[in-house]
Amino acid sequence: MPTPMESFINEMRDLFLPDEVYIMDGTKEEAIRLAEFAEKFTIDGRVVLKKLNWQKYPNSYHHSSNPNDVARTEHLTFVCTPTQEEAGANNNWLNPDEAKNKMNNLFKGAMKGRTMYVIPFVMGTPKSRYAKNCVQVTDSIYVALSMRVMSRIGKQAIERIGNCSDFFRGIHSIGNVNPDRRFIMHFPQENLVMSFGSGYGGNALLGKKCYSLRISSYLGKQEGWLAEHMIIIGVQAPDDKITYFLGAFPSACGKTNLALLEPVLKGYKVWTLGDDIAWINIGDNGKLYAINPEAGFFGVAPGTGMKTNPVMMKTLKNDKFFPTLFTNTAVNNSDNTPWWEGICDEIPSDLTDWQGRKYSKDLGQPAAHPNSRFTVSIYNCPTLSPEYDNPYGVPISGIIFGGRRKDTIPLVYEAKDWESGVFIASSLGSETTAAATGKIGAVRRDPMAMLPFCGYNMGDYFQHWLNIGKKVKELPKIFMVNWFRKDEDDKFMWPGFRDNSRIIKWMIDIIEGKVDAVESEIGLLPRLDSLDLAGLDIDKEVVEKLLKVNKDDWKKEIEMIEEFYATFGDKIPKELRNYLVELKNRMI
Ligand code: GTP
Ligand code: SPV
Ligand code: MN
Repeated sequence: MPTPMESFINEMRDLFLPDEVYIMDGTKEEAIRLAEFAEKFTIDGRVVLKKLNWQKYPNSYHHSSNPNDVARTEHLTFVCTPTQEEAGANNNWLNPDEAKNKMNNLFKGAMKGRTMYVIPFVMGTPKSRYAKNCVQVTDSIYVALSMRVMSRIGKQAIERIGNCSDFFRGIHSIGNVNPDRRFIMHFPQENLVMSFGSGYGGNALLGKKCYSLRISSYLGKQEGWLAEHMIIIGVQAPDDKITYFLGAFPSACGKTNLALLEPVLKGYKVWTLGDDIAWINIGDNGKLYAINPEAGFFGVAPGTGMKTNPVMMKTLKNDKFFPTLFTNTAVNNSDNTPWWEGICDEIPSDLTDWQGRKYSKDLGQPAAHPNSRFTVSIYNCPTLSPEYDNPYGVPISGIIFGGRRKDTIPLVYEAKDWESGVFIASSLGSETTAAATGKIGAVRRDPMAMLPFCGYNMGDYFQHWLNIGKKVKELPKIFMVNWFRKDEDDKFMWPGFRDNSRIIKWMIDIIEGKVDAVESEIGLLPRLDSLDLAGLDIDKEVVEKLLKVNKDDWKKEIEMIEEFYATFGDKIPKELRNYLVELKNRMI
């Protein structure tokens, strides 16, 4: 009798008709072999990997994707639940049978002439009771190698799966990278994702957004936990005490930067546990504990440099783990290193842009794609927390939400209690970025930074958050931040990046009851003298402006929240609707 995993592989072989089936063992030798093969192998007319300078960036390769395949495609992403109501207004919906028919037609024979890579993997450290078993098939070596970085693949997963039939099934083929034949279909009730026509991260590395957020948020609702688009950090203060935070920011709004922060403040240190996804459980003592299900970073390259994020630059130059991938960055031909806007001040003279053209400033286009990314192991990170592999996770004292907003939202404020914190998170807004295809810079509501990633009706999701709050003893404090407020000249008023540690310090002081805050219409604001701004060249008036609650702006904000809530009809919990009415009254 074949095991359930073997049956799944056989079924996939019969569907895709690959020339060969290869089951990954997860070893470094295997990865080196695959990378060497990918240097000679072309797909979609492009060599899959090009070796970069290993003296400067050990184990590194460059990958260029088809220019039509550089970001998540939310309009082609579906949640296929038995009823449309279960998926909610936050998701595109298709009937599960119809969706499967569509996908099976695309999948049929799609791997003829190719190898089908089978990737058994575990999300979370294998010894954790919170970890989950998964298997993905793919015909992309780039995807297979990326999965090695982003999760724990191979033998340890095969052993953990054993004879069980309870594992996530991820079915992926890059097809012929045709945007008209590209779909990412989720079946939460069946622990299944089908993806065709894209090799891009969030569309193709199915352990990431597809499983660890969309499918897992649904599992969390059933099982009483939360799967969130959040970083996890431990912040060590001069007294050596470590306070653990979660942080939710929409795509390309600063999670990776905050997760690897090198504080400007003396005596403070950030320990990294995760930069994108957190699974949050109620521990035996009734407190919230978080683990990072992933094992690597898939981070935005532009803007990452020694000044903004020195820890990430060191991570990318570390030789611990094989491989490190750079996708759609430019290449500096003088020394064969990856290059992007913001890595340094000078533009190299001999630069190839992300589409393989000779770069010239006169073209008026950036050399690296704005959503170009690196894929690198978390074990390369010099600030990796010793608690990262703790199967139980770390106890959470604070949750930070933030968006990219040029106005309205103050630099930082604290929610009065869990319920108002859930309201603040549910009304989170952000200007759109290059991480998803579509218009850039428009404000959209992105509750908990989960709008594109919640695998069920967002109204039910808000209720789930409120319910968790009722079950937890010693709730974390909830904060809202905005690093991106701008002045009349369209300049950022706050220096951001390493100076954000000043705001984290204030949060720790609040958590420990060392300072008190000022009540405002929207929550608790810092007193000017309780922010540590020593050594920062910023005017008091600018800080006052950064913290200002402007009633006219907020009236507009409230209208937008009302419009957004209306799209969920009576699914919005009454606590949140009432809070919105109270907030509106406070703005008169
Ligand atoms: P995803 O991987 O898409 O989920 O993104 P992310 O939230 O991890 O975003 P990331 O940290 O990669 O930052 C995205 C962009 O925001 C980069 O271009 C950064 O340079 C910029 N950024 C990050 N932090 C700050 C900040 O404090 N201030 C300003 N002005 N920009 C920032
Ligand atoms: C994001 O868009 O939030 C990312 C990149 O972290 S992706 O893996 O494509 O979702
Ligand atoms: Mn993300």
